[in-house]
Amino acid sequence: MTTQAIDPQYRIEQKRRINGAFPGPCSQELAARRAKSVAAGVASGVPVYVADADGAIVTDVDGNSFIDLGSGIAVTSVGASNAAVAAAVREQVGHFTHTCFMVAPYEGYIEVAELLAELTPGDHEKRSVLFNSGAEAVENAVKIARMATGRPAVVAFDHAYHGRTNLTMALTAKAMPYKSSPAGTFGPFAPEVYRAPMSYPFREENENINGKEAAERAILAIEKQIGSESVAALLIEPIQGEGGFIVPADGFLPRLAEWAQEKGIVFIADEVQSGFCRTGDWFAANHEGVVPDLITMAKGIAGGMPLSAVTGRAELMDAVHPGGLGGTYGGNPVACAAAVAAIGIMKDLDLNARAQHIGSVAMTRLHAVAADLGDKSIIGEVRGRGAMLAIELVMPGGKAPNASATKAISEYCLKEGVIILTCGTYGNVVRLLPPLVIGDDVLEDGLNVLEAAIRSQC
Ligand code: PLZ
Repeated sequence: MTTQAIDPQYRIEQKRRINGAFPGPCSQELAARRAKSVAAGVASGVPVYVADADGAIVTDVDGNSFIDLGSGIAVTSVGASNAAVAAAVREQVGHFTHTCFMVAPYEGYIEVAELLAELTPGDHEKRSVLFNSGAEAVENAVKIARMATGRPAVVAFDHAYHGRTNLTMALTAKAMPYKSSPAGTFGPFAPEVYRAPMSYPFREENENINGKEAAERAILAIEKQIGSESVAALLIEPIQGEGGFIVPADGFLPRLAEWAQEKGIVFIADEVQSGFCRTGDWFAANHEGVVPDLITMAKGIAGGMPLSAVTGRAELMDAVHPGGLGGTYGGNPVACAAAVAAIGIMKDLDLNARAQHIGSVAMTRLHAVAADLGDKSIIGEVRGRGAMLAIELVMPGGKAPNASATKAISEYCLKEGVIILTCGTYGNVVRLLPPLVIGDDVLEDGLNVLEAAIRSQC
């Protein structure tokens, strides 16, 4: 296993550094301009403005350097300015930036589709279609499933997150901030969306329920409330992202997939957040040998360029008539060039192994902190796979969600020069999604700060 920085060619020194006032004067000036020009509805987690980013470091306009443990929400797995991705993008923009694949097609789109057929679970015949965002991929997977089955209903799960468009808001479980606020709603929402109970081991009422039993509970709810003959698709994140990095109990996903197959229901794995080496495998579904009928991907796929995809069984994908799928920018040639380069890096540097290594280093550390804190620990659970890791924070001695400690920990980390993200239905989960090219020393340093932040709340 490689140690230290795995790419010695970083442009930016891989070290955190906070200089004086924070946020600095240049960030404050930009914040003032922003307040007068940018809609209030789009909020930022960090009060500083980015000047540059490379490897595991983000620098701001006042010369501060932060260790990035969020990757822009699981996107910059190969780094935010990976040299090979940047070169591929430069090469492509020097030729053509856009023709629209629906007007005049090009090779890059086909190359990406070939790579997706190779890398996604299962060795059946596959087809792919490309889009711009995760939400768009999910919307289109549902369109394909409905067209292929002739059925209307879609089942999503408790704690699910699938996006912010009208259909994907309906599929998303959490109201605030995605669907409504105390002041109003973004609804009405798309019809024929139903919700089934998730397997959430840490918060099960019956602590002994196993994955298969949790799947039977969901199946019963679906059969009783909808009827399997009306269901086009079962849509699930194999590891839930925004909902709290929830890893379902072993056996949950395989039983759901098996039942879906029996009933002619399309099993869609939303791997927008968990895909592309993040969990230590190309896709999180692989950890339990589940082969989805359709898989949605985005985020890590193209080294930061906007690209998303639906890949699936040829007979389902090709059930849609020519002209039924598309969009002006879907599979943009620059984004495709970036994806081919980013996937090449993932293979060359074996970022699956790297994600496993990051996971074992961080897990070992966080379990040791929890054990050391004993009774006063606010660490309810450390969970995740590979470099998709989370700490669920609770009130000491119980399981009551501790959202205030979660917020305090992320603020503490930021002031010390470490960017971490939070998530969870109850806002009480710290999640770690470092770039997979983070060096061991930088990871250790980031974890030192996180450990100090947790201890400051105990
Ligand atoms: N499916 C599983 O994680 C995006 C959203 C952040 P888009 N997650 C980050 C926010 O608050 O908007 C996501 C996801 C899963 C779908 C999506 C949607 O992907 O590219 O943001 O549309």
